[in-house]
Amino acid sequence: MANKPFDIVGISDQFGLKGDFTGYEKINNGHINSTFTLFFDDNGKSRKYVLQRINTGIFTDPEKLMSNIVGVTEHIRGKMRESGKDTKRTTLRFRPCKEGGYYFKDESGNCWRVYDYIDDVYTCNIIDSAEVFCNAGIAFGDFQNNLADYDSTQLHETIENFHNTVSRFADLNKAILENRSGRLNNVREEVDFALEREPDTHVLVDLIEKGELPLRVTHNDTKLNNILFDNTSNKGICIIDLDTVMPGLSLYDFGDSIRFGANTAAEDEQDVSKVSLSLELYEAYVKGYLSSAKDALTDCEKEYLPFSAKLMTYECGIRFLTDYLNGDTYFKTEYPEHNLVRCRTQFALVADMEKKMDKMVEITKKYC
Ligand code: GN1
Ligand code: MG
Repeated sequence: MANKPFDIVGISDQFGLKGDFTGYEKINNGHINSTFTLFFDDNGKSRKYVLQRINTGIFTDPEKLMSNIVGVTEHIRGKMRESGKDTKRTTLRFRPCKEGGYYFKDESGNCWRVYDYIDDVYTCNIIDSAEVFCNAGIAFGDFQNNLADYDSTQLHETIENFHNTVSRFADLNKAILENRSGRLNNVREEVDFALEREPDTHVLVDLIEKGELPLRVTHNDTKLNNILFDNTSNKGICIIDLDTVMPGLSLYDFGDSIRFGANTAAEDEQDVSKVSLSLELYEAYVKGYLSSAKDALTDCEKEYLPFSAKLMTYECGIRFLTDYLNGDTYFKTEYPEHNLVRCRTQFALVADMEKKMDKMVEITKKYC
């Protein structure tokens, strides 16, 4: 039986938004939640909002999730106010639900949230300008700085062990053993690639255990398309997709930004010969990120920046491989081999980073 269509009008009505509903559009971005733009007419003035269905299969406690997100956005808004910046465009503003709280649960159990649409911005899935990527680095550096004094005891862990590479590796081994999709024979090469790099999975975990890397409030999903860039200035003005804001390492955020943004190809490029690490883009990001984050970082964090790019790419690759072996139960996919294609781009990028690691280290030192 086909799924019942969502009652977008009825759901929007739960948030007491200004004006009359005139329509909506689905936004196809992100592998986890479903997102729509809502259009309203407020006495001749057009207003837009973003409506999102929270993937509660993954974020199982929407109450805690929204408490994190509202806390963090209000904290950033306070910082923006203090420094005289535009408080409407520099962080998201969530709309309370009429019933109270910041999400609405519909009769089928779907959980929805709404935030104000920010106009005159663009997002990027692939970057061709070093300047814009440098601005992305500044934006994520500023995000980290703005949250440096946020009380992390207020934050709930929305997904446990999210960037714990030892536990991600264990998940892969479980998926290999279970072979639920029956696809193991298709991916022997990828599995070997993953298993050979097992020692890497311990590096950051060990440093955390030894107390050599500080836990900070981090974003944990610093894909380039989670930044809104201003149409006129090309500056990264607002960080979105805050579901995974939790205590973590600055290295997770740096590494994941490079994984996605400094790749010369898309995350799901089918022709892996197009995948490589652009050293030019790597340098641009390092320059931007360190210009805002340098003073806050310890020597140990700085030392592991290049390695973190490789590790976060590897982690993402093994997550796609795990999901492929499990039968595509986690990430949204558009065709049967989508997760395998994504895994292959990540591993091709890891291999290229391994070749370029000395250069990455050299570039990073220039800006430390
Ligand atoms: C997911 O939702 P989206 O597309 O921003 C995933 C990230 C992965 C990313 C890979 C909660 O992010 O961890 O790095 O896909 N988010 C979650 O593209 O698992
Ligand atoms: Mg996300």
